[in-house]
Amino acid sequence: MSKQRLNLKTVSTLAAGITVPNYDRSAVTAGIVHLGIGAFHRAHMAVYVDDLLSKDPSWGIVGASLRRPDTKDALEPQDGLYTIAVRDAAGTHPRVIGSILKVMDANTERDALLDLMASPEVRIVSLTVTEKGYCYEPSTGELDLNHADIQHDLSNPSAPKSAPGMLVEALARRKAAGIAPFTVMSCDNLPNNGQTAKRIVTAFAAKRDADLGEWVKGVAFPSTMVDRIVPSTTDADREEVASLIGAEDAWPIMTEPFTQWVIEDNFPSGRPAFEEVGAQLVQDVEPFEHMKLRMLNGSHSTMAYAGYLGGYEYIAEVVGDEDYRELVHGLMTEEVIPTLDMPGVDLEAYRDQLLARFANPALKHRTWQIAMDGSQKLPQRLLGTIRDRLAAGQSIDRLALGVAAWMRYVMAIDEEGNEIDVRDPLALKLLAIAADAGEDPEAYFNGLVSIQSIFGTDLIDNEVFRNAVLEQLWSFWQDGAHETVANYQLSAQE
Ligand code: CS2
Repeated sequence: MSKQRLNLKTVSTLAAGITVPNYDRSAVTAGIVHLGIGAFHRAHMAVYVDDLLSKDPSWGIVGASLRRPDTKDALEPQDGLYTIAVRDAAGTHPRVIGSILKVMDANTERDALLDLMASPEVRIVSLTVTEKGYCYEPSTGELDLNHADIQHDLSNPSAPKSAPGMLVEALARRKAAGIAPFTVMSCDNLPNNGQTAKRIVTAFAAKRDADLGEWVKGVAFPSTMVDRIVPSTTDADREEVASLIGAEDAWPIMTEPFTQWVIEDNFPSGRPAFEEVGAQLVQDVEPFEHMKLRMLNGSHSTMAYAGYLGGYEYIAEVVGDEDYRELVHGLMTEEVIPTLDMPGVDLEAYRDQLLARFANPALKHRTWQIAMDGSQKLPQRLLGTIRDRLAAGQSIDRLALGVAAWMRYVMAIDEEGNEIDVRDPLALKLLAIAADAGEDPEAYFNGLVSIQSIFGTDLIDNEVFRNAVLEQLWSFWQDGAHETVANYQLSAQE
């Protein structure tokens, strides 16, 4: 029997004990437009906002998708309501979130969306557009003027496709109407995400028109560090949530109990009282971003590539393998923690908490999901740490293993000879390099390390980096992932 659909009419009839919005939804107005309304936003910022709407209903969210309309299709019949289902060893705990008032498809509703972004009641435009949405060079963080979407948006400024193009057009409309700018809040996993967003948006604006470029320099771009693990939703998850809540939800969001949000307190146009709902408001987010990107995401990417190649589907299985666990423990303890400057923070405790989060057996976080877009992720997750350690004359063996695992993974053939579905904006280029190199790991290494958008211009000539990564790459090539992970210390000691 098919169940009723989750929406404003049915929300009061859900199974007993399900937490639902505790505010009058009809009184909530839009104060935030969020670009990139994917699963991460719905498990993170939208939950913090849901927690504060009973005190201040002027901060509802209108979400926008820049690429696919799938979130709009799922949430429109549900009046924007959806479930987050928190998973731990004790079970799955659903809660209905109401902070997303509606979802707009930037492709079909572009003008209406830009007008909304330009309206005075919208005071924050937040972003989770993923690394590639910034249309930048990952190694330098500079706007990529050759990017097809940037070229399109410079020629068609009032009908933009890219996130920088949308932000600048909305800001231009505000400027023309004499309305103060909104604050741009990046919630992506980039170091200095506020500064990065600012660099890209101001560069794009200045390219459009010098006056606009100057005006945009006055916009606030607070940095934030965001953290919550959000595996993709499966059909089995949908069924479980439907039976728990007593209604169909086309797109529930599965997540872990842990959540963290550190925000730079720089909102000249006003902000919700995020500190009252668990966020940390600080003056400088950068140390937190380094900590999270290098510890959590650096470990994640290493486990994703080496784990996938070792035949593991989920992160919990990877850390369940003693050799992998020891690798990641050693990576964080010996190679990452010494690069971090976090007075007053117990980094060993943070590491142990991460290992426990990775081991959450209920979470089902796919190695393949984390493996996506490695060309965009490697610089901030592994290469920054490597540079700091090389500069200090310190060893990089485990970090090099992570880089080598990525190199082996993007050959797109697994250890059984099966194809790997490599999702990456540079996938074709990576494949061409593998094809040219044939059976020669050194030629393959040389080809990859010459991609400046990933490796910059310095690492190609660094002997320590070359030797360390090549050694691990040889080992992946000849002995496979399990042996490489089990033996990295032996080879490092020789
Ligand atoms: C993961 C992150 O998919 C990935 O690349 O490393 O999304 C990770 O789960 C989050 O950053 C956790 O906050």
